[in-house]
Amino acid sequence: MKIGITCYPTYGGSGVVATELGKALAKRGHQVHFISYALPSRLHSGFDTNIFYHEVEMSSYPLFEFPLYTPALASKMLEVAKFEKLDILHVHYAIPHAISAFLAKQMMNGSGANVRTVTTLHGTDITLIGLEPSFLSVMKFSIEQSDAVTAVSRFLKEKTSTNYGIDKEIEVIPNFVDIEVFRRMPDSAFRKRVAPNGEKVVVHTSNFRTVKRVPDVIHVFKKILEKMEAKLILVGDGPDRSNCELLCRELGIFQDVKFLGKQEDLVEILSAADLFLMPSQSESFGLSALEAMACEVPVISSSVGGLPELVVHGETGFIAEIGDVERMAKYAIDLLTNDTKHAMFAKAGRERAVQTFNTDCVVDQYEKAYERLLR
Ligand code: GMT
Repeated sequence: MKIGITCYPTYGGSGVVATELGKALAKRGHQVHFISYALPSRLHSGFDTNIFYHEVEMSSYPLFEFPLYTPALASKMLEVAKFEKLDILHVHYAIPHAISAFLAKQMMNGSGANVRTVTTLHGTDITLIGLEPSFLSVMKFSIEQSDAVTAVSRFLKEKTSTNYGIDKEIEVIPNFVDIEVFRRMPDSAFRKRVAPNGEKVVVHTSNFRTVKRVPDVIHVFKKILEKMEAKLILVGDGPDRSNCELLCRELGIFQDVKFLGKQEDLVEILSAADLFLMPSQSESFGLSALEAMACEVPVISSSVGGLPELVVHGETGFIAEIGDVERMAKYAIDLLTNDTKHAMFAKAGRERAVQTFNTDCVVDQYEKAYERLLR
């Protein structure tokens, strides 16, 4: 098949899923064309015979106060679909990609090109941004016009139906992880550097937006520190980072917290971890928690969104109410002080990643969805 993929190229989970999907499809012999305004972050430059990248050019003009990305993207989609003879155009994150895909398809009418559109809903496109009055109608319309729609969790599927009154079939296809890449490295050199005296290591990775509730991570860690020697590793960057650094200073724990900023090699960091915290306010799936599980790191998360579909309470980690820092800390201390239990949780997390969320089994589901459309 010839498949066009559009996503946000930045560090977000939807871009990661889209890029890893494209890479896996290319490995299976499909021709994959990425269409975006920049090279997706996990699509490192380098030549692959089945992968192509088409950049959306944006022209500026004094009259335009705001960039006109939606029509520029639609034109690029049309160009690629027509000249590369795409079978499928798969967009990740509905705003504005599903709208551009709809426009591109309309423009193709009568041109001989016949592309099928697929929209994958990821999270705040449905739960937050799409609900704004200025977007709601166009979101509902563009999702309904898509030839197939997938959502990354049952939670997100239900939210889409109820929030937008959409009764179109939505297939749940979860996030996935490359279990060969995301596997625990023995004798982590990184661990020796960050926790040289055998301290426990707690990790959180995110884009430091309010929705991630990073201050909760810090408060949970403070309570852990009251019981044992430990280090907190915070990976990523974003609007809340400065406040979080300030909070660590105010709480007098800054020397035990490392802010690493954006990092490429997550496996090395996760291989040093004893525990992963994800206390989010909203999370339609929680890809970074899955990556932690694949590296044998138990997860303590909030109970929102799709997280209970990923984290099995009492088996691969623990789940608590949003903001219940006391309970999260209690669970954390329990796991960090009980080696046998910790080892069981670590093993169960890895097994769950391998059995349910590995790239092969999830990419099969996308491939089958494409085949159904082309039949
Ligand atoms: O929806 C977002 O906030 C952005 C999006 C992204 O691009 O990072 O994240 C969502 O998509 C990921 C991949 O499917 C999911 O793992 C995240 O849970 C989800 N984020 C939220 O729902 C907040």
